[in-house]
Formats: sequence, C-alpha cells, structure tokens
Amino acid sequence: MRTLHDNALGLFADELTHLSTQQQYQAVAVTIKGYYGKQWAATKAQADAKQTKQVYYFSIEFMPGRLMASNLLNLGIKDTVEAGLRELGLDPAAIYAAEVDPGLGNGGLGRLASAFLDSMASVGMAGNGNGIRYQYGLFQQRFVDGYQVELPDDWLREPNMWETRKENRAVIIKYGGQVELRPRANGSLQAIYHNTDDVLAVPYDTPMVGYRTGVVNTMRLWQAESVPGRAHNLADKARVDAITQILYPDDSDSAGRELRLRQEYFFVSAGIQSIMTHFKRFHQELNLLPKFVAIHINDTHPAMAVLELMRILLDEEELDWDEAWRLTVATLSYTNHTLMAEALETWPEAMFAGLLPRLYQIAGEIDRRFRARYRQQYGDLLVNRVAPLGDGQLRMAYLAVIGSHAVNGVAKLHSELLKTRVLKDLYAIFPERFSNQTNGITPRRWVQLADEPLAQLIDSKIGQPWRRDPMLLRRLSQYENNDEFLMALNAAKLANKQRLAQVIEHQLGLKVNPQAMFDVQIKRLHAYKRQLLHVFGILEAYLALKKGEKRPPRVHVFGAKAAPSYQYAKAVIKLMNAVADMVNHDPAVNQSLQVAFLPNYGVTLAEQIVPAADISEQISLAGTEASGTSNMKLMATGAITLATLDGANIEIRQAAGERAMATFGLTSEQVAFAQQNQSYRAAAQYEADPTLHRIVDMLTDGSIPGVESEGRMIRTELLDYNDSYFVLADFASYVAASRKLDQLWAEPKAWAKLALANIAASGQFSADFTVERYGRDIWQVLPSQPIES
Ligand code: CBF
Repeated sequence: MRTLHDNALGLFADELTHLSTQQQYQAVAVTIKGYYGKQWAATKAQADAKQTKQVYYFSIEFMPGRLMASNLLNLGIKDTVEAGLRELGLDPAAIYAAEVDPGLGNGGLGRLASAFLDSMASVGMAGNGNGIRYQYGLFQQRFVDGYQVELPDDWLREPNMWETRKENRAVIIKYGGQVELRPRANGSLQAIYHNTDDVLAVPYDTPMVGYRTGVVNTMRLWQAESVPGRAHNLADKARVDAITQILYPDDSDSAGRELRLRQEYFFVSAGIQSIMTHFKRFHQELNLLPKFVAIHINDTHPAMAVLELMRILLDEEELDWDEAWRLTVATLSYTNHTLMAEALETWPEAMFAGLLPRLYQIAGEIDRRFRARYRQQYGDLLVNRVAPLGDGQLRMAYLAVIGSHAVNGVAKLHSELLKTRVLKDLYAIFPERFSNQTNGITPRRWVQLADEPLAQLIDSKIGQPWRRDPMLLRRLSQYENNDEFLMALNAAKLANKQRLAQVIEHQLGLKVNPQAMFDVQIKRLHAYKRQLLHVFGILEAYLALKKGEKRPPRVHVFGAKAAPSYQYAKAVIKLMNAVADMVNHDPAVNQSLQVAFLPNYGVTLAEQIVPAADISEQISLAGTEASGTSNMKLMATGAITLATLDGANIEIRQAAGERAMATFGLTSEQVAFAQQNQSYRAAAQYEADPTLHRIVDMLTDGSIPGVESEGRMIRTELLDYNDSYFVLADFASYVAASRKLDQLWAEPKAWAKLALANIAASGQFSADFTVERYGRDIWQVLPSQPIES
C-alpha cells in the first residue's frame, strides 16, 4: 500500500485519507495499473514473438461496465487489495462506486462485445476490440412526470483511468472528394484522391485483463480529431469532433444518417489501417493475412470492413482483384444479432457515393461480379433480392455475408431463422458459411462480483474451481434435496433483495417488501420485447386484488431505456410509470403488488438487479428476440425464467430442464403461420376475454391517471393495427404461467430447487465457451498458453 500513498501524493499532493472518494478511486486505479502494466506489455511482446493469430472484434458498441473490481478479481488480488484499503480506513465499495460506467452501447449487443473481450483474455486468446471512443455515451435517463427525459452522458467528465492515448498510432481517414483511377505499369489501377476531407483518428487503448491468465488484451477505441494545421476555424473543428461525439446520432433526417455513416467508416477504416500496419511489421507476404488476422464484423454496422479491406489490398498493396477478394473473404467473418428487418442497415447509394467514392466503386464491382457469378445458377430474381446494391441502396447485411467466410446467428432458433427467413437467399448460395454460436455471459461479473452471497455459498459446497470452470456448477445438483442448502440459497437471495430494496427506496422513495417475489424485466424498451404484456399482467393482478382475491406479494422491477425517437416505446414507458404510481399508492393492493421502474438502466444497475431476481421475464414474441443475454445472467443467479420459446430461452430450458422454466405463448411457427395467412384477429381476442377487454379499456377510460394520449396510441396499435407483436394472443397463457409461479412460491424449498437447477445448468452459457467455439469454428485461433512475464 506504500505505492498507493505515493500515487495519492503524486496525483493530488495530499494524503490518501484527505482525498475525495473520486480522488481515492483514481489513486487506487493508478496503483492497479502498476500491477497489469507489465502483463499488458508482455502479452503484446509474446504475441509478436510467437506470431499468434490476432482476432479483431469490430463493434459499434462496447459496454465494459465498471472495471476496477473486475480488474482486481481477474488479477487475483481483489481480497488482498480490499483488506488493505479497509486497513487504511477506506471503503472499497465506495471507491468502486466512484467509477463511471461507460455506456458506449444500447444493451445486449455492446455488453456481449465486452463480455467477449473479457472472455478472450480469460481463455488466453489474442482478441482485440475495435470501436469508437464516444465523447457522450448513451443518454442518462430520468423520469419526469413518468415520461422519459434524456440527458447527456458526459462520462469523460472525470478522467478515464484505464485508457491510454496512443497518438503515435493515429491514422488519417479520408472522406468525400473525387477519385481518379490511373493504370499502373503492372496493369493494376492506382487510386488518386482529390479534394478529400481528412480526419485524424487517434486510438485510446484500454486493457482487457484476463481472469488469472496473465493475458492482458486491448480494447482500442478511436477518437476523431482535426489533422494538425488543417482546421481553419471552429466550425471545421466542430464538424470533425461530431464524428465521435455521440452514440447513434438521430438518423431520422439525412444529416443524422450521414453522420452515422461517417462514424461507421471512421472506426472501420482506422481499425483496418492499424491492423495492416501491424501485420506488415512482421510479414511481407500478404497472402498470410488470414493466417495471422481474423477481423470480426459484430452486427451489421461495421460491414464496410469488406470494402475497406478490399480498398487497401487493391489500391495500397496493389493486389489484383481476385487475390484481394480471396484474402478479404478469408479474413472476415460476420455475426448477425437481430431478426428485425429494420435493423439491417442500408445506405442510399447517392449518399454513400458522395461520402466514400472509392468504396462505392468497389461496392459496384463486388455487385457486378456477384450478379455475373450467380445469376445463371440462382436466377435474376434471387440475385436481385440480395446483391449488395439494390433499390438504390447499399445493403450492408448482404455485403457482410457475401464478403465473409463465416456467418452466424446468436442462438439456435435465431440461426435457423436466418437460414430460413432473413438471409434465406444467401444461405441458398453459401450454405457452408452459416453456423450457430449461442451467446454467453461472464459469470465473473454476474456471479462472482455481483452476487457474492451466492458465490460464497457455492464455494462452501463445491470449492472454488467453478470460478475458473463454470461447468463445475453442475456439481451443485447433488444438493437438490438438501434442505439446509436450499434454505441457504433462499437466504442468499434474500440478502440480495434487501440490497436492491435499499436501492429502490433511495432512487424512487418506494419501500418494497424484500420477502415478496421479485419479478424482473430488464432490457431495451422495444415493442417486440413486450414490456406491455408484463404491464397487462400487472393490471390483471391489480384487478384480481381489487376484487379481494389473495395473491402472494410480488414486486415488479423494470429497467429499460427507449430510443429517443421511438415514440411508441416512450408511450409504453409512460404507461409503466403511471401503472406503478397507481398500484403503489393504492392501499387496497400495495401490500401484495408493487412496481419499481428504476431509471437509467445500464450495466451497473443490472449488477444490482440481477442477483435479486426471483423471476426473469423473457417474454418477447417467439421469433423476434435473437438470443437475449439477461436471460442467462438471471438464470445464473437463480431466477426462474418466465418465457416464450424464443431466442436462447429454448436452450436455457433444455439445459435447466423443462420444469425449471415457466413457458407460455405461441411458438415461432405458429406466429409465422398466423402472419402468412393473416389469420390473427386481435379484436377477437379482445372481445372474447373479459379481463383482457377490461385491461385494454383501462388504457383509455381514465382508470390509469395521466395516460390519455399514450393509452390511445397503444390501444390503436393493439386494435386498429392488429397488435403486431401478438400481446393479446399470448395474454391468457402468460397469466396462467405466471399464476403457476405464484403456486410454486408457496413452497420455498420447491422454489429453491428450481432456482438451483438453473444455477447448476448455467455454466454452459459462459462466454468463455462461446469465444472458444468462435475460435475453433470461425477464427481458427486456439486459446493460448499463459503469458510468461
Ligand atoms: O447478441 C446480443 C444481443 O444483441 C441484441 O441486443 C441486438 O442489439 N441486436 C439482441 O436484441 C439480443 O437478442 C442479443 O442477445
């Protein structure tokens, strides 16, 4: 702890105990850097010396969460450091809480990307993140009168202690201008750029510390800056700064869309340029590229990696087209993360051509060759449907499939639906490219760090080896009939619920009953995820309680942000808050029913909610959720899933056993059948079920104060637009499944036994296994040996 004192003095010229908690946090962070700095350098040196194949994971989102506790855990010094801090009179929890949670993503996609970086380092794989250093993260959410209000997330206000600016690795990104193609002596074409608008991309590197492997990988985030000497005025500078200022600029107008396109090219080009520079330091022969480099396109946003790598290989490395294309396809791979057609990005050709003229030429040539190659065999219609250019758009998902050697979905059902629906035509052409790689989570963050009571209980029974190999959690099954263990499990859960109850009281001023069943739904607010169905379930309970029925007490806990321009989702948020208000203030029901909608959902809040959940609501319409990952986190901490047969819920049920999950609702086949035959009539459901009728009426008849216009909007979607996400169709079976959980709750041991079945089966959803499968099937990299430092 001597260094800690020195660091405090060095940073702030004051004694540790005189510093603010934020300053103490900074001094501790600098001390931790001293521990991993050597390992970070050694990881790079060893990879260079042994020429280990590197994976580069390109993602527009990363959500690492707070890193201090996780770095300490992974370095194996958490207990020692915490004890030392306590000896000095410091509170480790308060110091951890001083760290800002970088919200550089929307939800599942960004969190998965960060889990993969943690896992790659933890299995000893050389894996690097490549993304954007947004100046502002996803907005901070507040509720004002029940409405979502978005405030800027100025996460860099306090210094980011983990990142290192690498100005010496900056690269230039070129936008706009004109391209002249001049024939070279060897017959290839030289691209000469005129009047381009150049921007400097400066990397900031953050260490990704592996769990007791000594491996420290890198997440590289790029920041846009003016090229020195080129910004002539403040407006120029502002235009450049805007590129990396905000995550997901509002794309409802063309200026916003163009900014997003600029962003995507920015981090893709910067990443590929730096990969090539590094590769060429060691290799002269470009045909070795796929042997030493794997570039992964995480969801569709970085798909122009196909074009940028082609550009560099053609224009800068002077390869011929066929060789450049062979290397590009062999180096790239693509994961699709959604079944929502609107999330498969496309760019208007005119906009693309104006901003990235050389890439547009290359896209045109890929399109021409694709059509020429496959037209005869598959016919004009099919080829027209999936060629990179069509309907005046550059179709990024199709480009990604055509330019990658491997394409995967993120749960078994999702991967099947990619093959049979979303990417059906491309599957017909490239069947060998498609595979499934079910998502994963890191039990280190969600169990070891967020759920210490459970982690310690597990240690006390099966020792600590599960912390390294979560498959060993299976050994817990031997306690399924051990009353003492089952009661201890319930006690651990209660401790987490008490902690969450304090958070709820602190944030919402609402006292909730920790003995009640905590029924949790935490995820982005989207119509397909059906928070509305959950609200209808709450209203069903409300009406029953009002009639004098007895129900076991439940606290419904929500966390959800709506995209700022998504009006329907915002209407649902207002409804959720209004229902919460109505229920929580009604003495006739609030002993048995409470609703806590915590604002500003993100990784840190999830760490408080997840371990406290008794029920995990995973209730998307079957065939809409790609995978889900909160389902995995919640099962790993012993929640029982209330679910449709969607995404990874199906695999969770297989793993934990049918009895350990409460399922309901239409299957994806039934939904598809009803959609194809247009046989679903939402109004008929409404007419046939008196409870449902009453609930839908409550939206607009003033029963729920303050939701007149939102209630109307939702009712119109349900009845006039025929309920796109089948909320009314699944309502009755949802309530029935939820009522079964009420019965189970009456038997604490039976409940604990199912919770245990979930925990014991959760090991297979560790992201460590997921990245190992990617390594084996897609990237052709093996987990390597521990670092010799
Ligand atoms: O694969 C990770 C997650 O990605 C999403 O969040 C996404 O943004 N596309 C999906 O909605 C999730 O189903 C998925 O788990």
